[in-house]
Amino acid sequence: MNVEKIMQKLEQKNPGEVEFLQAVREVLESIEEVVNENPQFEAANIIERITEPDRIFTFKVQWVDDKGNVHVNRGYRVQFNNAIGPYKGGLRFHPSVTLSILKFLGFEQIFKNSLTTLPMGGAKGGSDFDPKGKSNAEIMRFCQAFMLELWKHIGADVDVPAGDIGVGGREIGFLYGMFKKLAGEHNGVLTGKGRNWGGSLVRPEATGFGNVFFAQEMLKTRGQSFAGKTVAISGFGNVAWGAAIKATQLGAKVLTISGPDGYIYDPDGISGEKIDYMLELRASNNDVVKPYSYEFPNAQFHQGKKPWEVKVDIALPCATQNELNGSDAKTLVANGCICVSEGANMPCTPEAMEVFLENKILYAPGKASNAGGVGTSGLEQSQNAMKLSWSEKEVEEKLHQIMVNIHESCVKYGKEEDGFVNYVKGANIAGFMKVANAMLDQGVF
Ligand code: NDP
Ligand code: 2IT
Repeated sequence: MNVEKIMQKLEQKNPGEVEFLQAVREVLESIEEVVNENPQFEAANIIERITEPDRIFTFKVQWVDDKGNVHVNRGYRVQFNNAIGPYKGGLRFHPSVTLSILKFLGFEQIFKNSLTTLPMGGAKGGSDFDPKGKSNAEIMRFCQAFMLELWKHIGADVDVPAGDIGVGGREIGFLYGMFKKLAGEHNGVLTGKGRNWGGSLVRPEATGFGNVFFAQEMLKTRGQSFAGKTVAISGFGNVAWGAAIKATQLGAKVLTISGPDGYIYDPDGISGEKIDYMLELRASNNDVVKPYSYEFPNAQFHQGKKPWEVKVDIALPCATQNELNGSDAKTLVANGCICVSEGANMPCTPEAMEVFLENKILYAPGKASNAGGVGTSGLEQSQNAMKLSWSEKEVEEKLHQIMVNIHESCVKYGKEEDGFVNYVKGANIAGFMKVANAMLDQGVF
């Protein structure tokens, strides 16, 4: 297998899809060796097949705002690969959404879902709708209009969407209500549902909790733990919130959160009521973290800056793709950071990743470290199928075990001769092998 040749072909086939091509290159570079050792993959043309989505739906979403103005957005669902289970992956509502972004996310999701050990294929969807400044009623009408098209393509055993940026419990509620109305069915077609109507306990916290559990496993390999460590978190959404809770519970001090407007540095630590306040900030739909510094005056707001300039032991990027670049990575390493665990999808640029690997710090790619979110979605599907619900303790234990297992898989495939674990390589190979073998088993159709 020749990565450059394959990439050239993919660039021609997917022109301008920068994020998608970035995600594919990372995977191909990691799996080159195992593909060369397993000629059956090339014989079945697995690489070309796994980099082409099974199908992509795009649709018009028309909705009316509170003043009576009519708006048009574009909706998408990318069903990428269902070799190991029904399509599964989140929905993102953000003005930056393009097909390239959803294809990168859907592609990542194939390997992430494979790593969870649960039977889930890879998919992603969303819209360029901007939730910023929208009223509750507008969000509801948009979600209903979106589902009016999407419902034809999804189902509990077909494709199971969930949340992502801009889609949390409220949006899943509106989407589910409309699905139920249209399909006349009450089932596990979406995950991240409310706890009184089929949702799993711990799903809201799961991505952030899982990320911290994964980092905890990485730290253990060097005889370290979260106790007494300082942590920089980016973002102030669902994932950042869960990560802040768990890191604090394990005895660390969370010093930062961030939004598109800048970052907050809180020398006293972001814990307790301050974490609850993050939820209020996010629910305001205002896209800013600055108000935190009015609410808690010891905290400083750094306009237009990123949290990676703060001296910390552990960094948890939990906002969005490519938010941590090579120069941020160098600053973190120079400041003594020992562990970077991705809560977001692909938040570190390839240059940043290179810096972490060269310096041999503990570094986990999102498809391993943020898999606790979709892992717990898988647990929600299991509970829905059995028509029962597990206690908080049971779900958290299962989530913890999933993250421990993913860590083991990464070590299995990523441990180098000198003992250093390349988690990027480990995650990509472990995720790929299972899906590729399933594709071989099932033949060409
Ligand atoms: P939310 O919408 O809850 O939060 C996203 C956060 O990132 C918001 O605070 C958002 O602000 C902020 N943000 C967006 N762009 C920037 C930027 N350029 N700089 C700083 N902050 C920014 O989404 P989630 O927490 O659910 O998602 C965060 C990341 O985690 C995404 O990469 C997502 O794909 C990933 N993820 C999510 C999972 C889940 O279960 N929800 C599971 C696994 C991964 P704003 O939107 O106001 O711009
Ligand atoms: O990126 C992700 O893994 C998610 N947004 C969660 C997907 C899911 O189906 O729970």
